[in-house]
Amino acid sequence: MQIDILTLFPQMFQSPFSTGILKRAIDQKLVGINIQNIRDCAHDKHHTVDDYAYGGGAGMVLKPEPIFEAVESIKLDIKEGVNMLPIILLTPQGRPFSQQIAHELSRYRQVILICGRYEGVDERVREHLVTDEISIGDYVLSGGELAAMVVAEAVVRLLPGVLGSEDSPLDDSYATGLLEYPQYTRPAVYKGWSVPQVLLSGNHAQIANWRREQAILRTLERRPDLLDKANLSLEEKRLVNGLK
Ligand code: 6GU
Repeated sequence: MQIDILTLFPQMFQSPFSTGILKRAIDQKLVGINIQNIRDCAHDKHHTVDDYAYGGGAGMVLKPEPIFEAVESIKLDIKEGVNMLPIILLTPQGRPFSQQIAHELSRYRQVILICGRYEGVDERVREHLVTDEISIGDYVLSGGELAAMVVAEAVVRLLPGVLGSEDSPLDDSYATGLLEYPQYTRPAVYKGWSVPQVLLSGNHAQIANWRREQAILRTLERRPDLLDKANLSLEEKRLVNGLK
């Protein structure tokens, strides 16, 4: 997969993409990340990327020309399927990002992420260039850069071969529709606090049952909204209704 990121702050992307899973995926050529400075597509003397808002008001607005040019130059390198290329603007006005959207995006051969700026992007970019708009939550960031990193990380870890089979994404919170069960490692007793006995029992069926139950309890306590969409057995539904 290829991810092109258009930004005014390319330096921000250095450490997330040179560490951990993302770095490994890039090194193994499972994904290519291309960080493109929007300013390089502004051709006046001062490389102007923003301007005052028509109609007045505080805050600068990102100009359309450099963004259109950056996207069009990426499209030139694509031989076929240009119409299958998601061009995503990161903006607080976008649809809420989710594990499901991460899965959707992971199926494309290439995606373009445009980091908007909180104050605004010329509306013609939205109307005539962008195919989708994504927000990562109901809070304000000054720009879309951190959001683009979040989206890239969530998508790349779903690509085949990125995670070892040991940390398969299938068990993750949200993949099962439930929050994850509590995890413990050694020592078995720490400051007098013991690991639950069942985990030391070696009884794999009992452990699996305990974990499933814990995941359901935890989801009920913290994110009851998720339970409606989770795939619960009849017996598990009875357990939940009893607890409610
Ligand atoms: Cl995608 N951009 C900005 N600027 N703020 C956000 C966001 C995106 N998602 C949540 N807050």
